[in-house]
Amino acid sequence: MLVCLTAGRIKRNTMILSNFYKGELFVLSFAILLVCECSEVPRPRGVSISRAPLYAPGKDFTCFDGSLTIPFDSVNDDYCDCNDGSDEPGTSACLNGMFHCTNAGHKPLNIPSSRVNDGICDCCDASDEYGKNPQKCVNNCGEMGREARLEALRKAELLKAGSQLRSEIIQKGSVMKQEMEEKIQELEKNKQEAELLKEEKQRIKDEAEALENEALKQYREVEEAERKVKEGEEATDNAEEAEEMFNKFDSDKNGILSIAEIQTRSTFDKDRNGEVSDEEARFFLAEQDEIALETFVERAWPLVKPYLMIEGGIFKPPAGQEHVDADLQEHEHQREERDIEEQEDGSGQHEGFADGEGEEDAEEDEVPEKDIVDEVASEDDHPEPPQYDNETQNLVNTATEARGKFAEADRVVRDIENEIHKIKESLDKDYGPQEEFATLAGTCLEYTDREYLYKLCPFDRASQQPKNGGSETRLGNWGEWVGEAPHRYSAMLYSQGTACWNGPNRSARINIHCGLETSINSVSEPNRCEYVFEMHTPAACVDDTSDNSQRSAHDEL
Ligand code: MAN
Repeated sequence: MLVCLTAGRIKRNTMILSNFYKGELFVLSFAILLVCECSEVPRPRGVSISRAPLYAPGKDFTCFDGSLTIPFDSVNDDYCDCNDGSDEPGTSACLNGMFHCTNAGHKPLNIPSSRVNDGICDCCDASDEYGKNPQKCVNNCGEMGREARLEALRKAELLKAGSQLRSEIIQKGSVMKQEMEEKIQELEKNKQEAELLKEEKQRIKDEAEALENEALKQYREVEEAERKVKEGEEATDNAEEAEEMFNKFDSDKNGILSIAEIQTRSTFDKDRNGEVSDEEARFFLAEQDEIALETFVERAWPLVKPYLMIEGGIFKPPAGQEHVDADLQEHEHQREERDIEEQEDGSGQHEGFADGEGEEDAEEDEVPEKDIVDEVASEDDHPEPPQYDNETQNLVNTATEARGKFAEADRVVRDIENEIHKIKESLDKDYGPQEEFATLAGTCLEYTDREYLYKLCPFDRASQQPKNGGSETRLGNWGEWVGEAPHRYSAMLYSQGTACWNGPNRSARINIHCGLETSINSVSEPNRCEYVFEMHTPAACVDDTSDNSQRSAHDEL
């Protein structure tokens, strides 16, 4: 043991001396310094028992990769000869070497040999730090081993109890799945019956509607005829109104409406700047310089009428002119403003009417405005429902009832289809190799920290809600299993949550551990909008011997 602890230091001295006494020192360094009696099998420092035969004292050493054979005294001489670092297992001379700690009493460990004598205690038996400051590291393998064994015992007990629960939930999961499959079969049967009923209701509805149509035919013909008459009357009224206006605007009564005549009417001052420009006048003459009555009725009246209606206080475009010129809206807006001004100054006069001409305008406008208001008010927006004879009414009622019953039958079919779809979707999810996570579907778990209430509904979604009120934020929707191989079922990913401000969509990773109860034990946000849930559940209590959780962090590297 003494040899072992001091070997490194003496070996360095040996290297210096060896420059002077190479020949004699060879035997000494071979016998004392390079071979460490750290356990019952003599082997160079940093070599595991299983590899000891590869380092045979007295024989030349061949690098593991076969690239070089060197005298045995070059092993652990603090000079890297082999490309694979195999000649320096006990020094940090090779960057890629491996140092083996025996760690008697605990678990053996391999560390990169670059960590030898780096001032950090990697091996619990302190064998990696034999250099300048060996007392810094103490052999605490006994204590660590005891703790590890206790921990292993605790884990084994937890696993035992957890595995029992796991078997029960596997059982429940498979019953659940079976029930779901049975439910699908039952629903498929119901669906067939519902479809038959729907077909029947469809047939009854079609028949009732055929009779209804037949009976309503004569009413429709009458209605159509009435509608045509009404349209004709409206067209005549419209033409008459247009002619009346034409005559009013045609102040020289020559049967032609000119730009000058239009310009005398402030109604046509589209931009309300106090005068009707040539351009504005031409607009109301359908882009002509002058027009006769016929053209006015056909082309100009649809443009003129809305402005008169606005002046009248009610806008409703004439039939066939649903498109409202943007100017009209502006015009209306200005009219409203003007009304307000008038109310404020109490004059009730239009701006610019003081010269008398405006007064005339106002007076003249009164007539058509009133007509328009009357016309608009008299329009029948809610016509009375038609009155049918008893027989027809009965047929209409029967058809209406048949339509209702068909709609109901159709809804029943669609509801069943939706239910089937939902169950199938649920059945298609991956609940683990033995369906051990199936019982978690349809449940929700909660965890509260200082700020938020977190919710995880396995196989559905994860969310977050501020404790002091505020809406729920989706952290993600069920995505996939993402545990590292071979423990794929040790972590879940919920992705495509609510977008993070100036960042990615939120997502949540759920690390799953064995526990006797299913619960969330912590939630953190290691990166903005990326959440990590630690969840315990008996479903994860699987006795997996390949799980080497005792490995040190260094070793993982
Ligand atoms: C909310 C929460 C936090 C998150 C920020 C990001 O406050 O969802 O978890 O970090 O938004 O802006």
